Amino acid sequence: MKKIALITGATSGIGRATAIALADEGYNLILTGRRKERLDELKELVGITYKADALVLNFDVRNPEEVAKAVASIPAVWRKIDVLVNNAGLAVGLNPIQEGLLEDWERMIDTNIKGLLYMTREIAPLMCERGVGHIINICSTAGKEVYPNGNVYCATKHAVDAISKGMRIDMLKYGIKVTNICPGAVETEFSIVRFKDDKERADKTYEGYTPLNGDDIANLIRFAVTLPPHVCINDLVVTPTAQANATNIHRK
Ligand code: NDP
Ligand code: 8X3
Repeated sequence: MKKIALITGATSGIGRATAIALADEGYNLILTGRRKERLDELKELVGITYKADALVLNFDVRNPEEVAKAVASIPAVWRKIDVLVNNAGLAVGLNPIQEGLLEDWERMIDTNIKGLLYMTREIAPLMCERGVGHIINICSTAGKEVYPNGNVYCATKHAVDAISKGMRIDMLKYGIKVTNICPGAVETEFSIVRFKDDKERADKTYEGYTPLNGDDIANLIRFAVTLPPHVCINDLVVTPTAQANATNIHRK
């Protein structure tokens, strides 16, 4: 029987690339996100290209009732979830703290921290019951360091870093693997969201060097989930070669 991976934020970027990589690896997929038409298109793609079955669950991770309802709707044969990729997340705005917008802060905190927790609270018990499971949390280099105007986004990713460590301790006795992945600059829709559809500003983020792409991160996830049962990557920081840390990018 095929293994099952549930991926949050599968409509775009890292999540979409991960869905394709895991379908290629022989997984069936539970694809989640808010843009249903993209999930349906991805389901069709992985079905045709990789013969992977996919279940589409369309909800907002910020809403605990929607999360619980979506997970409760998963049919019995799909509930043996081997891998949960907590990927849905975003940065909104890049303002100094004294000029920050509460609405932006709330979106980031509700999605990146609370959404990840709601998903984990629903899926982790299923894994503990079976004594099998691997949770991959998509953190960030912003979970390891703080950069100018990154304030609240960095705080949410520092929280993800801490939650990953806590999860690993709490579920140790159930044999659940927890892998925290911390990418630097990855070219996805991330900057378009951060800069609120200002495409010119978003494009500038990736100018003059080769950023990572979704497939780069998906391949690391694929590597992490295919290691033997006794091996767990705890924490993985990955940047473009041109990036030393959040503030040092060598641009030509
Ligand atoms: P994208 O914007 O391309 O993808 C973000 C995904 O998150 C989308 O599928 C989106 O789906 C989903 N999402 C956002 N909000 C919600 C919500 N409320 N409910 C459900 N799904 C939601 O960006 P990335 O692929 O780059 O981002 C993926 C993760 O990687 C994020 O956690 C981000 O913080 C992290 N990251 C990104 C880096 C980068 O440079 N790009 C670097 C380090 C970490 P939809 O809108 O359809 O709901
Ligand atoms: C995304 C990378 O440097 O914009 O998490 O925080 S960064």
